Amino acid sequence: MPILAILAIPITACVQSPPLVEITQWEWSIEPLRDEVKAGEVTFMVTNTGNLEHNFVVEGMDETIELILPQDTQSMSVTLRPGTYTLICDLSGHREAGMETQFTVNP
Ligand SMILES: [Cu+2]
Repeated sequence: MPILAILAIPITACVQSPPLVEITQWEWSIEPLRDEVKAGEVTFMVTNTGNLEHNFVVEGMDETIELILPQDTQSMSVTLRPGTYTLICDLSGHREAGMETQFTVNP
């Protein structure tokens, strides 16, 4: 006798979460896992693997992550228009030491 299975078909909500850009920073570098993304809302997830405190700034945007302790991860979401952005740590001297990178937002 066949076993009657009730097939529960999951109804997945079609909620699209914003693309995630994982970034690692340390002394003295800032390295995104991907360096381009489609325009719109973007979530930056920044992990500090270094030994000093850092922060995270998308140049030209108001939102920032003000403090990322060593071995900590912080994230923020911003809405980006197409263009080329510079991601930096703007603590004194850090950008000059190498903590900056280019990031492209495509239409
Ligand atoms: Cu820094």
